[in-house]
Amino acid sequence: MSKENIRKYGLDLGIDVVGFTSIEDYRSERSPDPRTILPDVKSIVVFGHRMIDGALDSKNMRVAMMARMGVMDTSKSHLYLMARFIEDKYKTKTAPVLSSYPLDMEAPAMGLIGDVSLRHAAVSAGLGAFGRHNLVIHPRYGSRLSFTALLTELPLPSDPPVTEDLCNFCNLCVESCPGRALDTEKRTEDLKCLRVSQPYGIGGAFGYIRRFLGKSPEEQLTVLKEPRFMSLYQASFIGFHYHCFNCIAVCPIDGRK
Ligand code: B12
Ligand code: SF4
Ligand code: SF4
Repeated sequence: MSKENIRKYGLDLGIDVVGFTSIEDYRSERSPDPRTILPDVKSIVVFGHRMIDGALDSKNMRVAMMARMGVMDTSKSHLYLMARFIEDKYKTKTAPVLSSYPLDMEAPAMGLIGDVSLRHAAVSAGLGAFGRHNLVIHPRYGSRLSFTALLTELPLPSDPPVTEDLCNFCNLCVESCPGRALDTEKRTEDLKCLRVSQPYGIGGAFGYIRRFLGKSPEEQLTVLKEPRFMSLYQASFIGFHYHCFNCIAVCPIDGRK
């Protein structure tokens, strides 16, 4: 059976969890129609890689980010190998979705709506359920999974959904969010999260450039020597450089313990 062959190939590569959703079961109101990506799409295979516990729990956000980069690089290689395996074995086409890309940076999406919603795909593929923090909680790995996916033309049925509430509504995620981005149920306030979690993201870069532009050449030299410029420079090659993982780190749900 193709589902089990695909799952086995993925697990043998080292992917932690593999789930399947038929395209009819994938529902994400705000995301684009997946047929605009792969016209004959019939299913989505969703992959989860666990994050590194020591890094996630570290107070050093550079270490936490380093572990995220490891997950992103590993899941990217695995996604390429999975795509090649499925295309060769089943003589079909696939379209890969990385952890934070494809992501339209222009209006109206403005970098806040992925071309495929990996959380909604993961839920439809039986890999977990939404928690109070608006992240997907997996029965074994809790909130500590990073997702990627492959759209495929194979008519694969969905895996059974997780029906129980995995979140215990302890509110720790809400209380420990430094941006107060989770105060409203079922909604992450994007800009409040971004301000704290990506201080050297696009908002930080805008502010810095605006301050720089109004200055004399001598003052510009002083602005260039600010430590903030060095962090912006570093973030420019790291990509989305996160400085907050609290909502994942504090969540007590962990089926491994
Ligand atoms: C853009 C984006 C962001 C933006 C906007 C987030 C947002 N509002 O969706 C910002 C920068 C703020 C962000 C922050 C974070 N992100 Co982000 N992000 C994405 C990205 C690229 C696209 C998300 C998207 O399309 N959203 C728009 C639409 C689809 O969302 P929506 O329909 O409006 O749904 C929202 C609510 O309605 C609610 N919701 C929807 N249905 C339901 C149902 C129930 C029952 C409930 C309770 C809630 C709920 O959840 C959403 C939150 O606003 C995805 C990767 C991807 N391609 O999916 C990663 C992704 C969602 N991010 C992720 C993570 C881990 C984070 C951060 C922890 C940052 C970090 N340090 O890593 C924070 C957590 C914020 C939080 N608690 O919600 C993970 C989540 C993994 C997981 N286990 O769930 C993803 C899947 C990346 C990945 N590859 O694993 N992110
Ligand atoms: S990543 Fe940080 S700022 Fe963003 S929602 Fe989670 S706890 Fe709040
Ligand atoms: S920290 Fe508590 S309230 Fe938040 S998602 Fe986890 S179990 Fe649910």
